[in-house]
Amino acid sequence: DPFKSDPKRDAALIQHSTRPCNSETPESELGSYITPIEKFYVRNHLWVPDVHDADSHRLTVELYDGEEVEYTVADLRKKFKEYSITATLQCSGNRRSHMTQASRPTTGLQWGVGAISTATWTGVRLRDVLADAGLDVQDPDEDIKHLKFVGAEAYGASIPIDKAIDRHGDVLLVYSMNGQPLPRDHGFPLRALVPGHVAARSVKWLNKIVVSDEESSSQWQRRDYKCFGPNVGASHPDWDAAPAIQETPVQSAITAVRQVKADRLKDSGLARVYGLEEDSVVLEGYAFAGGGRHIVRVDISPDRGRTWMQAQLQEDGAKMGASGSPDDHRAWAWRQWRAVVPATQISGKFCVKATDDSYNVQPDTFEPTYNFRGNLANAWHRVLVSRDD
Ligand code: MTE
Ligand code: MO
Repeated sequence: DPFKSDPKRDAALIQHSTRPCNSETPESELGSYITPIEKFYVRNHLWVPDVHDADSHRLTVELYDGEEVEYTVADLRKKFKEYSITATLQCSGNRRSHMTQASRPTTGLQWGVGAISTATWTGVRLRDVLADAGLDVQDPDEDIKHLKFVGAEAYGASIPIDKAIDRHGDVLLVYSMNGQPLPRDHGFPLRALVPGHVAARSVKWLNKIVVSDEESSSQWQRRDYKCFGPNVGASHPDWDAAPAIQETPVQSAITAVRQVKADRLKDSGLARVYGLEEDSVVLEGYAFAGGGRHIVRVDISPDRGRTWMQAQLQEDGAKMGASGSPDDHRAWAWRQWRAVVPATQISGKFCVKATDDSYNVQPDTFEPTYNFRGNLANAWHRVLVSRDD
């Protein structure tokens, strides 16, 4: 039984399956900017490798000519400069259940809004390790197109070589999460952290890196994490016809809804901030875009999209990118937002949508982006809010 040595999980996680473990972060924990480690969502395709001793772990780097260079985690810590970045990981299946409910059945785990979490990750830059191993990161051989990651249990994925060697790409090999050693569920003792890309590329229990002219041949690269047209069924997709998901589209969700009576509104200070005196509804949530794109605006509608107002973006608490320069601060992490709306304005479902700094927007409904795998479900999130409870 390969699952025998899987770690114990926090009881507050919402479990979709136990073997392998697939558990989402509960809404009550999605309001904290940095997700507590034990509440960080877990998405495992297989078992957790039985590694308890970081010293016995090896990372092998295979160069394009087949030459291999080996590192222990201690070597990485000793030889390379250490970086910390705050980055959000989002599963490509986040909000899949919303697509299913609004449209048609999809295959895969039926995640709600919690297949997403944020941590501050610490490790070394992939670019520096590749350069040390012998790759010419300034001017790599033209045939080199991809960088493959292999996990100890057999999972694998790849990213474009440009992302891997981009000095502003911030791809790290991390050994620590929120200042603690990586927990076993999140890749102990070493994982790839590919900020701005779908979390499926951040390979856990990393033991091999391959510089290549080809993508990873794993099913998670060549099949599962792709989107097809709404008309394409699950029976005979032409898998090679669609590219693997890398950077992710703009996303947002509502994670908390609270009714606040007028007198309590005054006590809480919300009346002063929002200029409201009447019974109100407080909504909170997150917004996130891939590719390091910043969230520039979050719009909410109290009346199913007829009228709109802007939510207040909460402080950006992210640690800087690896370059360390504030001017070059890519948005690798989510923005949280809050809105306070008079109860009388509510009619029908509340909606939220976000806009990123390329002015990408979310589709209003799921039908146009329906895909049988239920990937990248990012239509407006709509919730029914009762006026008085
Ligand atoms: N890496 C390995 N080795 N095995 C896996 O099953 N799952 C991937 C990615 N890396 C996976 C992996 C997927 S699909 C996601 S969404 C993220 O890890 C989840 O990371 P987390 O469990 O730390 O939240
Ligand atoms: Mo995922």
